[in-house]
Amino acid sequence: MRENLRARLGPEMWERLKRITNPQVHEFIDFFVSLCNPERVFISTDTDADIQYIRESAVKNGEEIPLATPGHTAHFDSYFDQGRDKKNTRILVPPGENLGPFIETLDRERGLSEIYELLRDIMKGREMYVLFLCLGPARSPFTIPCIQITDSSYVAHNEYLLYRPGYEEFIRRGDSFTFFRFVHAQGELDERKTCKNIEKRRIYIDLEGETVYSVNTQYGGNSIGMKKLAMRLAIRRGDREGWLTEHMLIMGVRGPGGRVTYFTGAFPSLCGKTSTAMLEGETIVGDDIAYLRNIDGEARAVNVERGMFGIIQGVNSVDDPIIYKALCTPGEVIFSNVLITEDGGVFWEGKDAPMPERGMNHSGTWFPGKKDEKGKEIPPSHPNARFTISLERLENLDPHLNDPLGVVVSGIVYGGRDSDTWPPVEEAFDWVHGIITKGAALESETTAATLGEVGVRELNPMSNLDFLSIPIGRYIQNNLDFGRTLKKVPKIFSVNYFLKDASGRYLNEKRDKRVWFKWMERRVHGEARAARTPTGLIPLYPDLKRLFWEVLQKEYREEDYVKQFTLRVHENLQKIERVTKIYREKVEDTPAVLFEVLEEQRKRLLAVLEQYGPYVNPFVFETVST
Ligand code: OXD
Ligand code: MN
Repeated sequence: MRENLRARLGPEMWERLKRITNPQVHEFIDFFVSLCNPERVFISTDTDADIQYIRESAVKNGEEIPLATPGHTAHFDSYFDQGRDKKNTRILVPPGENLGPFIETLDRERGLSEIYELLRDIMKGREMYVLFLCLGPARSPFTIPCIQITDSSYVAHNEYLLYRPGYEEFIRRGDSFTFFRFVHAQGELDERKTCKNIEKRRIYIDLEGETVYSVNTQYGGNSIGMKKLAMRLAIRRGDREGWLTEHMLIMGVRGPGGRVTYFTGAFPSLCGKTSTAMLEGETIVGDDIAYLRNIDGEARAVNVERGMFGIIQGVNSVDDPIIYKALCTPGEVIFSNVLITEDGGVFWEGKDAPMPERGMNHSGTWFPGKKDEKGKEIPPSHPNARFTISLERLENLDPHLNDPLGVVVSGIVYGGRDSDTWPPVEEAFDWVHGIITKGAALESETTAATLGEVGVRELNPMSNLDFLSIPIGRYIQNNLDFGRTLKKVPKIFSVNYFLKDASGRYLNEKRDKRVWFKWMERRVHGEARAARTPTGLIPLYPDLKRLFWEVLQKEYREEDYVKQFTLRVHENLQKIERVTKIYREKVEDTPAVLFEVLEEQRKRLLAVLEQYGPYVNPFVFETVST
């Protein structure tokens, strides 16, 4: 085997690979070199020269188009490849394994033979890039070494912007260690260098081999192995080893006297996760994926990434000044599915710039009013258009990004796209109440981050449903257990940025979330009071009035407080009914405590309904100090 691989790599690349002594690495690469049959193999050693080679290849291959601003490039995915493909993303399972109705699965043997067939000779005439990377900071208990094989220099380029290099780590770890494996192939490309065989798009996750296959797709959420694909492998590993992989931002919130308190936050895609991580005046550790471990009784979290694959729609200089600056100044940025203007700039919806008259986008040449085959108007940029940047570009980057032990988590926040039920901010009574009523009961309206209809309200436990690789009940149980083993248990909160009044108007401004985080920070330190409602603990009006003034210099009116924090009893009862029904009817392994906690909440709501009616003024609730 080695002889064959050696011959395929040639002396220079073989020398590079040889320094890694783990025979499993050699076997893995050998297998896929033989199967995919590339013309050349590039073993990357993470040096500046190697990364530069990948950047240049992306432009030379036509996968990225250089723009006028130095360091900026733009990439297009096929018109039909603009989001995560949930239907064709399958967990491969052995006969008899059942992951429940929300997780798409496929028989392992069948899936592997299908994917091997699709991969056979798929890289003929192409270059294969082999990258060694790390999820998490180097030399940390959180670190997971990974190999990404891809024939897309765009994917390879993204991996280097988003993840930490790992070639030296692979050498350092010696002969025997496990690693995650990702194999991606674009398949046939059209003249615009986008995937042609979308109907054969497949993303198969083999838990047993800790390997993910992704074929006939380029969209980052389907193709960049370390991102959403690795989450499934990590959830499985964490399940075995007792730690959590969460779809969560990590941020530092500043409190009085210069203290910084760390929060994680779970929000479904396109529900304000990145803008929360980027809150003015606070610091960002990560905006998408956190691993959480119990280290000496403390909940510690790391960002397993070091870059951002962010949604660009709506990014503007007023709401997102720091990202906006990074996107509009020289430096490395990969734009995907935005509009390239005739002067080599970019435009996206919501940018503070006039709409161009023409340009090039994911549909080809674009002009205002252009329609697709179905008569649907094509916007200048796709709602799920993205940018990739290194977190190092951000002025608000937290100094602990690369800390091997991560940060201590004091608060966990859950939020979804909810127009009518939850108040803007609320604290759970305790860990179990929070995990159940805030995390496991999280609902959100679907968005453009996945293919399919948008605006449909769906249950999305911990905003992690799309990435689960273990049965939901077990995942919820793991979350419950995690809190039980901690000496210092984080507080759990919910936020709702999308609450509307009866006429459909948002009840809050975008910037109000800065106040909710300051209130939560004070709660963590026992420095703010709260009112006890049937669903949790809400802020008191005088505290918010003061914080609104301190943080935003905004006059916060009592009538606004009343509208925002009115308890919507029927809506909450309906939510409990919807959520309970799903867990009762569809999820076989729901922990019994979930039903108990929701039932207690239902009873509290019914008692309040009887006393005060369906809309309850927040001033009626009793004040508690801690
Ligand atoms: C993402 C997503 O790309 O959740 O972060 O879709
Ligand atoms: Mn995400």
